[in-house]
Parts: sequence; structure tokens; C-alpha cells
Amino acid sequence: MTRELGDVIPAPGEVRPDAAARFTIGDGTAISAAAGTEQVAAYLADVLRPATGFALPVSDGPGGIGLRLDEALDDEEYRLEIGTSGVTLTGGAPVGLFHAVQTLRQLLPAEVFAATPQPVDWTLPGGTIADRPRFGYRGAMLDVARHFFTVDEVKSYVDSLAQFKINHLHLHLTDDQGWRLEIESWPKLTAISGGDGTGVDGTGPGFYTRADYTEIIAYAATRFVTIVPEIDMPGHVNAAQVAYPELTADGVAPPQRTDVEVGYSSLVAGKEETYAFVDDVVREVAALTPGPYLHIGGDEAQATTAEDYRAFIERVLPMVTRYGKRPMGWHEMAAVDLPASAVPQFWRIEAADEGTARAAARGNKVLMSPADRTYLDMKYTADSSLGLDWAGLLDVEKAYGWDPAERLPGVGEESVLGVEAPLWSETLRSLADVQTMTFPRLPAIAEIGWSRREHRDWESFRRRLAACGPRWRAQGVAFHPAPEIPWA
Ligand code: TNX
Repeated sequence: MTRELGDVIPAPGEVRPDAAARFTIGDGTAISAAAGTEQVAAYLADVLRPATGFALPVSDGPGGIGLRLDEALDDEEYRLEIGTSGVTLTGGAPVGLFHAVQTLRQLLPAEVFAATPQPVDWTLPGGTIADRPRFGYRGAMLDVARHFFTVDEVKSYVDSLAQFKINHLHLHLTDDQGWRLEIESWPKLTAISGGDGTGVDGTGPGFYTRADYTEIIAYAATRFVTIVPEIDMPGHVNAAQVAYPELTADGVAPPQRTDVEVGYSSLVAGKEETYAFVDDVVREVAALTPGPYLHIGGDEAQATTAEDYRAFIERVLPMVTRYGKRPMGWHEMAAVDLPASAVPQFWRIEAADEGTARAAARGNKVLMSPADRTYLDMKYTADSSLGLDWAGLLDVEKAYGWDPAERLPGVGEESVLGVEAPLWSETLRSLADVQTMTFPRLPAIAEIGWSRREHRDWESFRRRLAACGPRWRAQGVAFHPAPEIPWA
């Protein structure tokens, strides 16, 4: 069955179906790559070959599927034209073409996501799509500190996210239980706190070597996903203090912790060793990370006095900018006057936040992650076996039914950098658990981040989301069969 042209998540901007024009990808179809499009053309061939079984040769000669660039478009903007004689994908830059490819995949039968040749009719619906994002930052976050996920698991997650035009993956690399990124100048962080028994309930071990982390970044870049590393401080640092007792007030190592309490550990704001440590860590993480952001955490610092908290954040923000990064942090950091490049990430459930509004008034961009709408670790229903419920239950309709420019007084469209859906891993133990909590809610957040307000509609979304079920099944991606979705 041929899909409808607009049957895509996130909802595209302009959709002009042409019922008379359809195109069928076949044995003889070739891919024509104009200069600058070779990388995305090769990716397109890679994603179409396994399920179709077609050769799909890529060259700069003629072909039924053409890729080209158009400088008049914004980088992420694209056009997709499907006519009787062929398909043309046009991007403002390779990233726009990559988004066009994701749209194209959703317009093919779900079997296109299978790993082996499928005997189906590869006909695309005819017409034109012209599409571009509402917000530049559309993110997900994975907590690899409470439970470690391997390089391959993170790569798989990136592939799943990129299908919905998510373009940032924030990695929560450190917390009370574990430290998951090798720091050369402080090697015991991972030697001890990436070791055995360092996850919640003693699961583990795991950490990324510098080479592993670089490999994740390079892989994500091929999916046009930017990695945002988070080093959480001044709270959430028990694992660092277990490895380096000099980071505590009395120099005595605290016991290792594998429970899910928060708010009990703190770096010492009045000790110079603290800043030598933070400077080394920020310097190394900044040097390893090509993306523009470095996230310094800053949440739930209940074991730090308000005065010490401000002193600490004021000392650390300039380190991040000095090493060439835009500081991102949970919105508590907006207790101080932020540098212009800093991005507070709003995560609470309250209807207003004074610090975040003040930052927006000063011109800072805000990343929106209200827990009651975006937290993928919240249970779907009271009887979900995975997840927590402190921010309430979160079904798909609730994840879909809000707007980032109307969530906080003082934080309107101009102040919103984008949206991010965090996934904390206290209750998660496998990639399948991660997928089950992510899908189908992440597509709701992706559509909120990408699609214009007037193109969003719950009835339309439920129907389009239903079509994702067979796609996830074909890829072996676990998902929660939410009862409000009319699954195909
Ligand atoms: C709050 S959200 C936290 C995390 C927990 C999460 C569980 C935030 C910035 N901090 O430490 O893992 O709740 O939902």
C-alpha cells in the first residue's frame, strides 16, 4: 500500500500531493549525487540496499533518485520532489539532505527498515514536500552514569533518534554512582568509578575511553547528531570523591553509592583543589568534543549552600567559555548572571521559574525539558514496570500536548533554543529498556521541536505514529504499545 505524502513524523511544512505522479524504486534505479552530496548519497544507498536488495549504484551521472544542494535554503531545510520520472532531494546543506532521506524512508513501506530483502512494492507517493525546522536544537539525553550503555548501544540509539530529525544527544556522563568518561589527568575517576559494581544496584562496570568517546562522536556526526557531554557538578559527585578523597571537605573518601538518592554530595566551593580538578576535566572534555556545548550539570545541589553554589558556578562558567564551549547547565545555574552564550536547561514541573525568565530577559537561549512533558523515564501508566513517577505519569498525548514557547512566563519563541527529552537510567538495564521508554514518546517531542505549531494536531499525530509500529518491529526496536495509538 502506498503511503500518503504527508504521513511523516515530524509533520512536514508544506505538503503538495500529486495523485497522478508516483515513483517506484526498482532493480534499475540509480542514485545521482551532485557535488557535495556524496556522503548522504552513500548513506541513502546503505539504508535502501538491505531491504530492497537492489544495487542502487551511486555516481555523478543520471539516476532516478537525485541529490543536490541549494544555497538558497537554510542548512537543515530540504525539498523532496517525487514525480513519475524520478525523485529529487534538495538540501540547503548535507544535513538538510539527510533529513530529506529520513522523510523518504518513512514514505516507503515499513519493510524498508528490515535487514534482509523483502518482496514488496517500493512505490513512493507523488508530489512535493518543502520542510524546515522550527527550532535548531532537538535533543535527547541518555544517563550513562546510573546504568552504563556500551558504544554500540549508544550508536544504535543515535540511529533511532535521527529518524525523527533529532540532532543532539546529551550524554549524562557522571553522577554519584559512576564516572563514565576517561580523564587522562585524573585516571582514577574511571579506573575506580567506572569499575565493577558502579551502577544503580551494583550493575556495571563501564566507561568510555577517550577513543570510545571519539568513536561515538564520529558516528553521531554521520547521522548529523551533535554530542553534548555533561559533567554534573557541584552535586552528583560521589563517584569522583570515592576516586579522589581530596575533593571532599575532610579529605576522607565517602562510601561508594549504588542507591538512587540525590542531593547528598558536593564539591567544595572554598577549596582550590576543586577548581584545579574542574579546570582539568573541562579542558579535556572540551578538547575531545567538537560540538559547541559543554554541560556542567548544576542540578539538585542540596548539599551545597546557596552562596557556595553561586561561587562555584561563577568560577566554572568562565572555564567553559575559555576552552571555547557554550556552557549548558540545568536551570538552577541561572541563579547567577550567565554569560551570553550560556544555555539553561529548564527541567522542573513548576509553572514558572524566576532564574530562567531572568536569563531569557538578558538574552540567553533556553532549552526546554519540563519533566512533566519530556522526561522519558517517567512511567507511562501506574503499572509500567520501568520508570519513576515523581513528575507524574506521562502518556503520549501528554508528551505531545504542550508548546515550548508557552511553557514558562518570560520565555517565548525568541528565547527558546529548542527541546530535549531526557532519559534517566535508574530503572533501566538494557537497550531494550531504553527503547521502550523512548518510543513512542520521543517522536512527540521531535514533532514539537521541528514542526510549526499550526501543523501539529493530535488526531493526525496518533494516526502517523501508528505507522511507526511496523517500522520499529522491522528494525527490532522495542516500543511501548501505548493504548491511545491505533497501532497498525
Ligand atoms: C532528577 S532532572 C534528576 C536526576 C534524576 C531524575 C530522575 C535532574 C536535572 N536531576 O538526578 O535521575 O530526576 O527522574
